[in-house]
Amino acid sequence: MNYKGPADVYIAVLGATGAGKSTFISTCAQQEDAVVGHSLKSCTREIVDIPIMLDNFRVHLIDTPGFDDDTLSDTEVLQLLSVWLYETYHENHLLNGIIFMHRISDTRMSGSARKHLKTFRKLCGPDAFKNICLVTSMWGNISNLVEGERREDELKSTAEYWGTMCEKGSKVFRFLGTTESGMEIIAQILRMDKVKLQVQREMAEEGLEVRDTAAAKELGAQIESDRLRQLLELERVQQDIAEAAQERDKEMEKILREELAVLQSIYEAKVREGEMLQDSLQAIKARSSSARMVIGRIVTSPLKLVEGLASILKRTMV
Ligand SMILES: Nc1nc2c(ncn2[C@@H]2O[C@H](COP(=O)(O)OP(=O)(O)OP(=O)(O)O)[C@@H](O)[C@H]2O)c(=O)[nH]1
Ligand SMILES: [Mg+2]
Repeated sequence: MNYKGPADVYIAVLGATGAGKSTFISTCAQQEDAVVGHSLKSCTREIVDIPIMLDNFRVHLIDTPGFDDDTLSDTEVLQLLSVWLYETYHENHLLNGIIFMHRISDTRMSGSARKHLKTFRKLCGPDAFKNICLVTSMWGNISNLVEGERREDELKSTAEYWGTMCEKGSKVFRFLGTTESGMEIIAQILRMDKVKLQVQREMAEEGLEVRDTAAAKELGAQIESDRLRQLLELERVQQDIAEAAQERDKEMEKILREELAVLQSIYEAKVREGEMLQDSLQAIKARSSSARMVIGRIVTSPLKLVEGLASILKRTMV
């Protein structure tokens, strides 16, 4: 018998914490129990595969922890992603598409959002830009549609934001919070050929350690510049403390010492993050499993036929 099973399609959903990655996936899968945060605290801690059946495709929606997470450092998030991508390369599960989510409700691109985008670009590499969907979320949270459109235009036309990626084939979409809106995006990815990301070439083909990949080097440079900035701040507060002591201003000295303690702990966290980035692949795997984080795939629900979507699929595939 010549039975051909459903084709597996892999779509990774990336972006900052709270960008709406898990919400996008649970909306597409029509499954309420996907891990969605209900506060400002970050929610997804591990890489999770949520498969859905669409026509003759088994679509794996891969949920990931976001950058800027308050429980996982950016180093840990990048290492989780890199190791997962390395392992799935060897399992022959290349991605068809990468969805990068961004809240349109954010009034401006923060410094950390710009840094994460830089790391994301290095993780994927220019050859994979054509497989990237840049997706804005939370349109319902802005009162003025024109303002949302202005922000979207700025993202597309600024090289440092999405401009370079768009020039090299990335597509921009709006996720409007409905299954149909999510499926329009997924249907575009079904048409894409599988792609090797830069980090996969570097690790699986060139034999590099995570720390030597372009994405990790980019993150390392960001951590180092943050560390130096913190050091300058520490020195400034130490100087202020000396002045307050000289002027016998006990109250001010107390306030400054408290500030110093906070700055010191931020500084030390940066140092630790920089050191952790140097870990070997083996050390990362050992740390991740001991922390009960999952590098791999968990099927959280039985395969589920999403009805009524085949028509969207056919419409977008013509
Ligand atoms: N109004 C509105 N709220 C949304 C939308 N998408 C997500 N949210 C809310 O934003 C919060 C964060 O959403 P998540 O889907 O957990 O975000 P995430 O990107 O998975 O976050 P992490 O797992 O921390 O990386 C939740 O309270 C969601 O209900 C959206 O399109 N509109
Ligand atoms: Mg999540």
